[in-house]
Amino acid sequence: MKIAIVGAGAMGSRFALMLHQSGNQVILIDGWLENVRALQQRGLQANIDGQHTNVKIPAYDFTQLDQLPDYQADLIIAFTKSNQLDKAFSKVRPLISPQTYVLCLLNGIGHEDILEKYVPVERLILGITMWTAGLTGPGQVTLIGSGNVELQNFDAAGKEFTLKVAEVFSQAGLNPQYSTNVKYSIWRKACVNGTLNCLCSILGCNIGALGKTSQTKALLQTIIAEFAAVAAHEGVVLDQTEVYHHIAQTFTADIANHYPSMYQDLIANHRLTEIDFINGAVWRKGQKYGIATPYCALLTELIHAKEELLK
Ligand code: NAD
Ligand code: AOT
Repeated sequence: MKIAIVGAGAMGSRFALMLHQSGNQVILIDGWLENVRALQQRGLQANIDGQHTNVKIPAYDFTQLDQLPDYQADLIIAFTKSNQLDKAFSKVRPLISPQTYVLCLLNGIGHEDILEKYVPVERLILGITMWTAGLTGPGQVTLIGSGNVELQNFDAAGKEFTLKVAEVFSQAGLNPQYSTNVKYSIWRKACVNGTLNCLCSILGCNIGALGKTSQTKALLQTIIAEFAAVAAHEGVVLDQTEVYHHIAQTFTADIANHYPSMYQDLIANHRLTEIDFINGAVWRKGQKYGIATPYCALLTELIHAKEELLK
C-alpha cells in the first residue's frame, strides 16, 4: 500500500518503520526541518527494545511536496499532535486525491471536525492506538513494548478499504482490530490520556509512580465520571468501572516506566500540549451541554498555566 505519514515524530516514525519493514511504500512528511534533514541524511535511527536499527524512509518537509508531483497516497496516516493537525493538513492537501483515505490515530476528541475540511467523510477512518514511542532527537526514536490499534471507517462507505488497512497493519505486526464502535474506543482512550497525561505532567512522574499515590484512584474515578457524563450526551455510554481498571492496569504493566506524551511535550521539551483536545474538550462540551466538569476545567487551566511558565 502507498502510505504517507503526516507527522514524523515518535508515533509517525514507529508506524513508518513497521509498515516499511512489512513491504509497503511509505513516505514521511513533517514540518520540523531539523527532523526531516536528519531522516534524509542519516535515515531513521530506532532503538527497538534495546536493538538499534537504521532505515532509510523517504522524508519530505512541507516545502518539498512539489518533489512529489504525481504522488497519490492510498492512505495518509495523521500522526501530528492535535494542535498541529489543521495546519499540517492544509499543507498536504495537494497529496489528497479522490482515492485517498485518511486515518487519524491521534489522542483526543473531535479530530474528525478538522479532517472533514480536507477529506470527504466516506474516506475518513478513525481509531486509537495503545502503541507508545519516544522521540529522543531529530530522526531518533526509542520504541518499547507492544500495542494495538482499533480502527473503523467514519462512514459505512469506507468499510471495505478500512478492512484492507487492517490487513496491512496486521502484516506489519501492529495488532489491528476492526472496531464496530470506534467512538467508544476514542472516548475510552481519551479517559486514559485525560487522567495519566495531565496528572503525570503536573506531578512530574511516570505512570508507575502515579499509580502508587493514595490519591490516584479517587482522582481517576472523578475525572472518568466527568468524561462519561459528557460522552453520554454524545451517545457513548462508558463503562466507568471497566475504564478505571483499563487505566489502572498500566500502573504495573511494561508501560509503567513511560512518561506520557504530554509530559514529554511540556516538561521535557517545553512545547504546547494537546490538553484542549482532551480534558479541555470535555470542559468545553460540558459547558455546551450544561454539565459541570470542575476537575477537567482545573486540569486544563493548570496545564495551560504550566505552558505559559515554561514558554
Ligand atoms: P511527536 O511530538 O513526537 O510528533 C508530532 C509532531 O511534532 C511531529 O511533526 C514532530 O516532528 C514534531 N516535533 C516533535 N518534537 C519537536 C521539537 N522538539 N520541535 C519541533 N517539532 C517537534 O508526537 P507523538 O508522540 O508521535 O504523538 C502523535 C499523536 O499520537 C498525538 O496525538 C499523541 O497524543 C498520540 N499518541 C502518542 C503516544 C506516544 O507514546 N508518543 C502514544 C499514543 C498516542
Ligand atoms: C499511553 N500513552 O497515549 C498509551 O503518552 O499520550 C501518551 C499515551 C497507551 C497506554 C497508556 C498510555
